[in-house]
Amino acid sequence: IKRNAEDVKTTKEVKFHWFPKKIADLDKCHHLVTKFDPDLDQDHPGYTDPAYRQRRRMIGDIAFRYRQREVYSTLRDLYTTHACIEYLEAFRLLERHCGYSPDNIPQLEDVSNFIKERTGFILRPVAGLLSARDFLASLAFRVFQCTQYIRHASSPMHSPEPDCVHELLGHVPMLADRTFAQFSQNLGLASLGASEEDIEKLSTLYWFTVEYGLCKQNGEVKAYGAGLLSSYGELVHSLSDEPETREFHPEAAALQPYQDQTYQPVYFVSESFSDAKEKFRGYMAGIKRPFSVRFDPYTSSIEVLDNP
Ligand code: HBI
Ligand code: FE
Repeated sequence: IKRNAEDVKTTKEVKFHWFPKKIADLDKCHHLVTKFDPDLDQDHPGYTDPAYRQRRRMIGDIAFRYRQREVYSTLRDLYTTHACIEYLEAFRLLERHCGYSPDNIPQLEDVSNFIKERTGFILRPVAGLLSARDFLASLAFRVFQCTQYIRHASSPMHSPEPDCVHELLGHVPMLADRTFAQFSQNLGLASLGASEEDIEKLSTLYWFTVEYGLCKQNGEVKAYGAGLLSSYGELVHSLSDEPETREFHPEAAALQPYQDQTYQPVYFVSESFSDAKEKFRGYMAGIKRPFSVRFDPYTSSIEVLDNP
């Protein structure tokens, strides 16, 4: 049994004081002695110098907010056993060539250049959560809108909205896979000019695939959804025997109620990305629009064709 030093008691009931055991534990060694604090100590040479004190406080605040990239290291340990092979391959390359590491957040442009070479997807900065219609429309152009801010430091393992951890660790590696990239673009193309009702269905499909999808690999179930790969708790939950898993059928997934407050009670498992892509093609054929669309890669624009 693993125990924290806080819990360790000998038979003589001697308690040991907590001490750090890995380098990231030093984040908890942050208790200051305030004896010589220029804000509190009247004998400090800077006590009467407000400009000095303000500057000093600013530098101190930066030091106080410094954290080891706890989220990165914790998630990384889980990927080997929980992430699909396509994810793992891209993640390795991102570490080798793109500055992915526990103490670096790479520049969006560098990451964008990397996936552009592999699948043509590019990343573009966005200020926050977009409407489903606008978000899906960008996928039609192989553009993925990425937030760049990071979650609040008081809650490192959870964020209610997308942040750069979710984008870089959740979405980016999968966007480097050709079949997955095509599937994502197809979702986007299907959304263009769609009714509100169909946008809702496509959002739900997106939710159960791109965000929370599972897939089969060598007789095992692995995660490929970005919401899973960027959340330690839900990644473990999704591959445990707690939730219900169902075979992926777009017709069912598009109508499955979902909630974004706790872990999903139901996940859909695809046979492979090719299979998911094919099934989605079949599903799309059943959705009627008075026109059809085609993406022209030479001009990066959408051609609208009237249905005969
Ligand atoms: N907006 N910025 C941003 N990032 C997302 O991942 C995102 C979004 N808006 C909607 C959305 N995802 C999905 O939940 C679907 O509604 C398409
Ligand atoms: Fe997302």
